[in-house]
Amino acid sequence: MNHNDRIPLPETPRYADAEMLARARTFRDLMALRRTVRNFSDRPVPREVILACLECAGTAPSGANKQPWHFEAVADPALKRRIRLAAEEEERKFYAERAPRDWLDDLEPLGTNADKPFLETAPWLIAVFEQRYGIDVHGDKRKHYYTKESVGLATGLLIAALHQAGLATLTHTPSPMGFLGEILERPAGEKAFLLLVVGHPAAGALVPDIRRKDPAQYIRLRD
Ligand code: IYR
Repeated sequence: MNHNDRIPLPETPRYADAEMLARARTFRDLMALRRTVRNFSDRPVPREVILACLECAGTAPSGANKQPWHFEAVADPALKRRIRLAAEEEERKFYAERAPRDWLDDLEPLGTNADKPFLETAPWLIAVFEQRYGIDVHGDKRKHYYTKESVGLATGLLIAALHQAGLATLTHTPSPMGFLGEILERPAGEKAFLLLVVGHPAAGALVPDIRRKDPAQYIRLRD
């Protein structure tokens, strides 16, 4: 591709200011209803829904357009079991030895512990991988840029897409996550970024009584 090649910007919808405002607020209000869920139903979720949300994630901007992400969407019960057992092994060490007191204190309101039954109950686990470098057709390494930022952006779009589709998610970061690359047979250049648990909430699911910051605390408009 010649770097001077340019094509017209694809047509995207344009709105009058009033409709723009209404749309912005509607989407904000929808996203404000998102809560991280830890009690999942085993109700299945069609693979096509997961696929469409992952394709949405893949529209994220990325450093030098390298798109340095890979997603493994797992519904296979045997694989989910292996992931649960490996995650719980790391988490037991985290809660018993690795986590400093102040970290455990900060987690206390969330009520988390080393037991992760949702890794088997939820219909889908999406393991997100960061490609720290690429491999070209000759098998040679190719540089990637801002990989964490790029994969973080893609994951944000994924969480928004899943929520918009009516699904619940849990952003899970067992630490360390090396077991994910091993179980899912990912190449050396890929590093597990996080594990997203996806499904419907269990009937009567409870969430911690925690609040978001007042937007005035984190936004300043300087117009
Ligand atoms: N990875 C552990 C601990 C944990 C850490 C943070 I930071 C959280 O926001 C929640 C949990 C776990 O998943 O239990």
